[in-house]
Amino acid sequence: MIAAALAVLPAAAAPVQPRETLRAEVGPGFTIFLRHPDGTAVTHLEPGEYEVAVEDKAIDHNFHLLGSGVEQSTPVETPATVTWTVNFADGQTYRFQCDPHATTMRGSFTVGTVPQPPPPPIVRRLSATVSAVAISMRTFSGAKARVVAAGSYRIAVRDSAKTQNFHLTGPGVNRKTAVAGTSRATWNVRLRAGKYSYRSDKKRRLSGAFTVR
Ligand SMILES: [Cu+2]
Repeated sequence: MIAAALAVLPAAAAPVQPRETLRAEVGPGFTIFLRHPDGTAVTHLEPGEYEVAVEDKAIDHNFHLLGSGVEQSTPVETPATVTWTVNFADGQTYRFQCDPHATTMRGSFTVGTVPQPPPPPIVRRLSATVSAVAISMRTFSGAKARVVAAGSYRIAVRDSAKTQNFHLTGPGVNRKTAVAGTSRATWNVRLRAGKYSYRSDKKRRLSGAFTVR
């Protein structure tokens, strides 16, 4: 009989239980905390509904909790004891602070899976030089470039020859300085696997090559 009565209860009638009751505390000194019930600081939470039991013990501070879908705060001028029910969403970062002292009394925590920004691309360096009698492509350490890794490069080009130029060709790259006059330039290029060669367009003997892989 009891089993039959339970069976007809719709699942939706089950109350949502908060995952946890977090403890927020500010004051009376210049301190602000958001802690788990065991006393450890909240740095990361699973997404979902939480209760936040707030003890604002100060007449010159407040506890302000903010982030995606959450905006709660206690008053600055009076102490307060309140409990908020909040929903922390996946992939978000939430902050808490005392508004009058937001640069020093603050904290934050992440919820669920927070996307990490992609690492900045590595830009390697090469230096290209041409004079009236020599041409070279060197690595950052000063060694002649023979085999380098594929990727983004910043090439410092120094053309100190009045009647020669530096001309780099290879997969996806065709850059050159002017034959007439000297110049300095920075080329940002993407070197792909393959063979690259450089030369002066005015003197066949001034040439070199390197491999990218
Ligand atoms: Cu404060």
